[in-house]
Amino acid sequence: MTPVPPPEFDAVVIGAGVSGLYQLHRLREVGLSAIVVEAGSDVGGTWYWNRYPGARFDSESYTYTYSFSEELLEEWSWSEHFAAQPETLRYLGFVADKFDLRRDIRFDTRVSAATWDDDTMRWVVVAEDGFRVEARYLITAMGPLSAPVMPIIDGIDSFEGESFHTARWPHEAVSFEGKRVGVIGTGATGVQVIQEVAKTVGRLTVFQRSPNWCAPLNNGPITEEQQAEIKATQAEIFRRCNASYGGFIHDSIREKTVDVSDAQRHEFWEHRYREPGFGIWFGNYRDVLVSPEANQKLTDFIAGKIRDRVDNPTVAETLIPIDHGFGTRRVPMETGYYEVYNQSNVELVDVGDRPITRITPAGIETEAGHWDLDLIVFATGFDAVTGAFDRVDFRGTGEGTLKETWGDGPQTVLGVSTPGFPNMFTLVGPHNAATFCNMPRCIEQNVDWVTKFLVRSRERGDNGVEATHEAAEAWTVHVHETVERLLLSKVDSWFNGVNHNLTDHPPRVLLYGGGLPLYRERCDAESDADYPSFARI
Ligand code: NA7
Repeated sequence: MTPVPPPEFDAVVIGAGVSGLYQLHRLREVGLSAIVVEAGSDVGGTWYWNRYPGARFDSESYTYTYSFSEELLEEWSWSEHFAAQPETLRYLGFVADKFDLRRDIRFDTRVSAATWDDDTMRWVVVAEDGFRVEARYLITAMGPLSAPVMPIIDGIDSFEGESFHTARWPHEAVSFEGKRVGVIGTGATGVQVIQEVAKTVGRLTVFQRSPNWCAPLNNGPITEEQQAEIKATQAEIFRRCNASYGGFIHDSIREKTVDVSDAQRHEFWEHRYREPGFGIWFGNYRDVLVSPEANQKLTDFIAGKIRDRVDNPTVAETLIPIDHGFGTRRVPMETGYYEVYNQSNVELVDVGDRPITRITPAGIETEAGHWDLDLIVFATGFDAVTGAFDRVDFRGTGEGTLKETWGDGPQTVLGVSTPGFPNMFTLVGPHNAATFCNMPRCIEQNVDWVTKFLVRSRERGDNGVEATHEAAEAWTVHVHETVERLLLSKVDSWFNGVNHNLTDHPPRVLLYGGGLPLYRERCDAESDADYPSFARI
């Protein structure tokens, strides 16, 4: 291998969210120089952009927190079991201050292209404002849900009131008092925003195309006693999360639904329904997300809860999904969501049967009529997982872009590297356990693994490394197998790359379905064997 002169930086990291911040810290720790380029004006990623009212964790705050620094764990205390966005953003700012991260971050810099130069063996990264930087390694930390999607509706630009996509919410407070507000979208985001807007709105109209199965968050403040308990057991909390399928504190139980009586099952579900967080989704019988019969039983139980909570039976039926079972799409977590529809100033408009036809200067028109509005909230989701990659012109050693390379679906090794794109690592990329995970638990695993690899590569004197095609083929087959056994693989949602406003790619497998422990095992096997899935260059 011919050595090449050192580049300006060892690594360029795209994104200063939860992954990018930790990656910068780890690179510094191992003596690699790095610059982070970030589109926003400050750190935070998801928590910087998604400032809509009601935005908050669905993971317990103390499971979402970074685990890498004892000092940080000691110094930061969460106020609620599921913290709201402003607190999370403050936390990430606190982390950036504590580790003096901002000095290596260039803000307001949206990367437009990154090109591998075979002669210099480095990545040339270019931003929309003309900023240019070269580095040996390129690490993407762009987030799986960072490319917001607006709906394709005639006249959308003609609306004369205020309108916001939830992921581009203004920094200034938006008042709903006395206003006629319309919300399009009833995914996890729509549910959070609807229940918050309903508290102060003049009149709220929810335009629902497809209902989702929601479950109670059961949030609350963390008492002093609980805080002491959390601090004393923090290591155990992380251990439990890391041993669980999704990095959450909740994991499936040993029994299957068929192992218990109807009465026992009912009692268990009643209990789970009243408990905080994702227990009803991930802390359930181990067959509910893989067996259609088991899933149907749980689905019927949740449907009953909706019927109990919504006064008007017709409205209740409109809120009950009929095309998929509970937990086969992302479960929105709610606090009084169903009761919102008992308010006399809230109307649910079913646009599944009678779709929105256009947006007018005065409001929204559907096949059933016209609603005059002062403000429209677009909670219409994201071009998930691959969307952020598709929006950058990544070019490696081959002819095409990364978007073209992944045209028929991602092909990666461990969801962190793609053949033809040497020295490029995709944190929380497609086919990586982190995309279906309590993010920070998987992010720390991803970042630690990549950092260890870079250190080893430096030791070996490599100019770089490149994932092999054989290893990528094998990983892709494994990923598809892990996903196919899950009921969620049969249902349209962002988990499978489906957003009906996107026309440029077909549904595809985006997640890794094997769970965090198996994923970690595979990653560790790769590093223990000195990275056989990567060629040295
Ligand atoms: P989602 O889960 O993709 O939800 C988007 C919602 O927007 C969903 O209800 C869509 O209905 C609806 N939508 C999109 N376009 C339209 C049009 N044209 N008309 C009516 N309704 C529309 O995004 P979220 O932001 O809620 O959640 C994404 C993740 O972020 C979430 O899972 C958390 O992990 C954080 P559809 O289902 O397509 O009928």
